[in-house]
Amino acid sequence: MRLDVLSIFPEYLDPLRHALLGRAIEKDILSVGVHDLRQWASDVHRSVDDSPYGGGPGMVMKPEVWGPALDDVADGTGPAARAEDLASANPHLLRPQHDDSDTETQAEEDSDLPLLIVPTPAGKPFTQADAQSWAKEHHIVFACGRYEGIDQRVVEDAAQRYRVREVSIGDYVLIGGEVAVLVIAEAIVRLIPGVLGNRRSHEEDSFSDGLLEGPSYTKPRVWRELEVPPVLLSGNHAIVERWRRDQALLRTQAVRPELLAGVELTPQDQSVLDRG
Ligand code: 6GU
Repeated sequence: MRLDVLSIFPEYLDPLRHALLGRAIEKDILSVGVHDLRQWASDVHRSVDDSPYGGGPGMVMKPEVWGPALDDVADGTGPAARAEDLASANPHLLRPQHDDSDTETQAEEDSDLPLLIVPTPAGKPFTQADAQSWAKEHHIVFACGRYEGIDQRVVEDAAQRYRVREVSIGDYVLIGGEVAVLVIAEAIVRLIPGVLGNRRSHEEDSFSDGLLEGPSYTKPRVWRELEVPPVLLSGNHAIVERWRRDQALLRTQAVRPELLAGVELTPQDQSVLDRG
């Protein structure tokens, strides 16, 4: 997968080089280009923003900067061709490894176009289902807005070269899209086959079955007088799985009851919830 990020604070994206994403870069599963938006600013002051039409506080990012920047990043031309890819923070000697799972088709849209993700608090909520779908993409471009956002015509026009998604990572306001990109990129990249060691570990994620995950325990069996639930030591796989399901149901009911509406509940699940 190829990721490109456009930002006026490219150093903010340095964490992409670390840990899990860094390992995906080393394994050649992922390549990342981070581009300073000011490379596309043409005036002497390299300005990227201007006051909003209609008045009001703050500044709006200029279409004459974003338009050429998105054109170049889509095509790998101009300053985007000269960018150095992010190297992993801890390069190891690992064999390249490729994955060619390409099955997704999008109605009404040309799926050969790269995906443009525009983080904004005014976007659609980003979900685990989005992460699962976007983990199959070949090229994702992130456009980080700052200030009061990007001139809306940029998003409209970009639809000629991209499949565009405006997304929010939650109901709160950040200063800019950079941190949201770190969040979204990590959620996507960990789902690419070969990135996580354990294949099963994301089938059991919170949200994958619509429920929050229940508690986990490791050794020692007793710690500060607190015991691990004995059922986990029983060795009975079916009983352990039933207990985990019960814990997931009860935790979801306690902290995110609205999620239960989207979960298929067996009569046994329902009786656990009624008793809980
Ligand atoms: Cl995706 N961007 C910004 N700037 N603020 C946010 C957000 C995104 N999601 C929640 N708040």
